[in-house]
Amino acid sequence: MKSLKYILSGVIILAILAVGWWIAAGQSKDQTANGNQKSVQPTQTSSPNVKKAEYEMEDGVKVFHLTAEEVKHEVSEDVFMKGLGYNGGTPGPMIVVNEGDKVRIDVENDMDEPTSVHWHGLMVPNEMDGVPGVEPDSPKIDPGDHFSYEI
Ligand SMILES: [Cu+2]
Repeated sequence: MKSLKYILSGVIILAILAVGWWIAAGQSKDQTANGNQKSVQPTQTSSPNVKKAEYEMEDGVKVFHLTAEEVKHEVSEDVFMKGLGYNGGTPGPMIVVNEGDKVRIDVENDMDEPTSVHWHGLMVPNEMDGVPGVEPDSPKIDPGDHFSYEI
């Protein structure tokens, strides 16, 4: 049951990230006069109290790093609770990319339970999406292990 709690927490957190991603992708396109789509710079995407994830370019691929871990979350002024998050916070950082970008997200599991990432709302191959146990090809990231999601 504890594993289910962690997996569901991960799914919820990633759903928030995926929404930010989806919004950014939708804003990266514009219509030309003849109806064709052209790429434009995305509109500034932000969310209150959520940092944008940093990335590095490696051979034309945007590479992000996420560490799934226990975090101390301030739910109200001076009121803290333990939670699960990425890179020290919950929700994790917002991943912003443009449609057509090649993206790799290296996920490190620093928790005591297995985890995975479900890119809710994004059409990605099953072997690059969670939740393990629901989809046989979904990767499971054991404690201390990592997985690179390539999209
Ligand atoms: Cu989903």
